[in-house]
Amino acid sequence: MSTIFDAIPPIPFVGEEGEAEWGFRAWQPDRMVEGRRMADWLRPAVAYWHSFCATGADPFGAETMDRPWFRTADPMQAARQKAEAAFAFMERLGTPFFCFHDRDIAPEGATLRESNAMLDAMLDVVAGHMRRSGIRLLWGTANLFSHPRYMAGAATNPDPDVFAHAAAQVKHALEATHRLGGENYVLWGGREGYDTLLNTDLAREDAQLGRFLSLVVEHKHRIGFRGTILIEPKPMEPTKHQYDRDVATVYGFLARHRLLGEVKVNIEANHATLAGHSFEHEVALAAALGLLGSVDINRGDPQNGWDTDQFPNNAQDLSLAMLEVMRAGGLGSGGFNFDAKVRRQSFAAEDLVHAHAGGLDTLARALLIAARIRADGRLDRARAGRYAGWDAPEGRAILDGGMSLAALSDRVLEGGVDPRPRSGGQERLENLVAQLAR
Ligand code: XLS
Ligand code: NI
Ligand code: NI
Repeated sequence: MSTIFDAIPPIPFVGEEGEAEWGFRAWQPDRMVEGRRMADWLRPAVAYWHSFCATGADPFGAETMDRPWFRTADPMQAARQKAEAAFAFMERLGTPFFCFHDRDIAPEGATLRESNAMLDAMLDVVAGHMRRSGIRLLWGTANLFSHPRYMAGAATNPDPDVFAHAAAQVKHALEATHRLGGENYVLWGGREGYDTLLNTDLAREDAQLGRFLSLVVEHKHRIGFRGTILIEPKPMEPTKHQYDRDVATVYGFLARHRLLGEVKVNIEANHATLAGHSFEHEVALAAALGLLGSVDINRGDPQNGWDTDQFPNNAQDLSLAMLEVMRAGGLGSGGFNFDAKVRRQSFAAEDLVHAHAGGLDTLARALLIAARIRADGRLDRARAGRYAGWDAPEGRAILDGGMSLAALSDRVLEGGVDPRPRSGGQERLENLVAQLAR
């Protein structure tokens, strides 16, 4: 079989000064950064749904993407054709990982039994491509939001039969991910939220969602899946209010349902900004709370209040999140999944390559900037310096619980404690980052 990506030449490394438009500027998978391969820091993945399933249709117009498998009448034949093209694309690009939803790689049948059978048949096909290409699965997930049965949520649906259906679907998707050697399993709360409080019982839906996640964790252990279970926070869209709003909310949810230590987060850049946070805030908080799992890398549009899922292109911006990832020692079993789509007018096969190549270069540049910031040391020293008092005996005694409110009062009144304000130095540090980002 031939694919639309066959005509696309391999992408050489041309460097930042390279003249040729067709080439990587910064992405060099084998380049060592702090003793680790660039590719091992970043573990970039292609999102099957955006790149091979999205049609370009929007609420105002028809499909635009030039993908021959959309024109193949037999759905299983189309799925095989799509898989062939997807792996040809990823091999051309040199991305080591991919991510998928169950319904991305195989069609949905009339019954779950039928859907499962088609998924199983496609797993054989995909496993073959993975073996041949060496491309690995970063994570799998179940689509619990497209079918109308899930319009009022999956686990949080008022109808327990929908909960059961979702559970059955996730069981199969988790086993499929396990079978393909997936390194994580993601749960994005597609429609776990509400459109109006007028018909919604928050207490019940929270209990249902907690129960659901506990069942997933239980099954993971039962089948011996060693990957990490990840929740992907998002504050809104498609529902007016999504329950997994942001990292802090997910932390509270996990604590409430005794799932800390079992589940981490998959942080999406555009979801962070939708929640009113910076992306680096969400990454830093997840690291601080021991929840940092993986990243969906993309960008939103500062003028638009929705999930535009554009490819990342601002390395300086991204370097701040990358710095947090490096401080945390990397993402472990996680990676950077391009949860991003080309615009509707970018319908050509080549546009998909430009999008990903630019994304890889942006990730690579951000990594190099973050490494430069760490090697320079001034930012870390400034930060550590601000807290130096907490490392001194007086500070440590407070945190160790060795001092009561009364003892602290005595220390201030009798010991003549008289703290003076010190500059936070923000502008100096901002200048430093800008300088190192050049
Ligand atoms: C949608 C989400 C979705 C998840 C996977 O906003 O980002 O694509 O990453 O279900
Ligand atoms: Ni995502
Ligand atoms: Ni998203």
